[in-house]
Amino acid sequence: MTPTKDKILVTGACGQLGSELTLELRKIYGEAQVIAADIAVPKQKELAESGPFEILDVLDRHHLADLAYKHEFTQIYHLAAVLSATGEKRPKFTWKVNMKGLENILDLTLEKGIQRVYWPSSIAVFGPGTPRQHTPQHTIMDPNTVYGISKLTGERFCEYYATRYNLDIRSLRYPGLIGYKALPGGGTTDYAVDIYHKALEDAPFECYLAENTYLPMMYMPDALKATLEVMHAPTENIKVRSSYNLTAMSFSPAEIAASIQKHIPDFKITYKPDYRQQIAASWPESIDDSAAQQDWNWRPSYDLARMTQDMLENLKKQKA
Ligand code: AKB
Repeated sequence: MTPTKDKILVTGACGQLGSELTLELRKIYGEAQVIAADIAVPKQKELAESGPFEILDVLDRHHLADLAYKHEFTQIYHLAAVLSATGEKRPKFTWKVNMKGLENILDLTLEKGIQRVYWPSSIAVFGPGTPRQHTPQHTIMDPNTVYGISKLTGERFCEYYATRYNLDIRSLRYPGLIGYKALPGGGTTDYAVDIYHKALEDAPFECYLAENTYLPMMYMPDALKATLEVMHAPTENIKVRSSYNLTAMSFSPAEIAASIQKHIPDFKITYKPDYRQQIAASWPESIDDSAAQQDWNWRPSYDLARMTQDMLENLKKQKA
């Protein structure tokens, strides 16, 4: 499908999305063509053993330039970022990593003539003034978390670079991502991964969000599919140069618990909302992703019931 002469850098490759996306990219482009990079060495054996790895702090622009010289990247997936919950604990650090990291990548792209860049945005770009149901692509955006502010600024920055310098930057506003291969870290939506692990340990789950808190969510195979589809779409189909709204399902903690109870009837959930409740309450409950559907034919494959069945099956195999 894609020429093997492409050389790809994935920053944040050890994260929840990066560790799976790197393996998918290696299947498509060849193992040696995809350079995984992160601030620390990978814990996941499959990731560590399947191709080249570089230690990289995205704030170190000189090291980034050295790596670009050494590997001659043609594409970058810039995933390294601090997420919403950690962001509220370390606002200045989050701003620096998320903004300076993106600026370094965009400047490198310009300097080295890199052909295409992927950069993830998030539903966190929306805020309390945004319509919460079927949130449109273009609407009021008043994020009140440092993570959300950094993602909205990043979107404006990406569109500016794309328009002014003709850079080919593509982006998706991910909802909460759920997968069984790697744990998320520091997000507000992480409960929807942790809950499956607890259910299989026969342990009760204490949820840090209130039972009726709806958030948009997506199973990892759909997130991988969407990312590769937007990156492989013909240039003329990419009409949104900030970031595309994207969704697969919306559910509350009570609903995900009920879907687990269909497989594990004794599973128990309790609720003790903390500071993350306020973050979740400022985000959309559901997303209108019709622009992605129209422009590059986006269709998700997993709903809550199908995801729960697949998560439990795969986690059981992993734990056996
Ligand atoms: C988070 O919860 O911070 C992330 C996100 C929705 O961007 N999962």
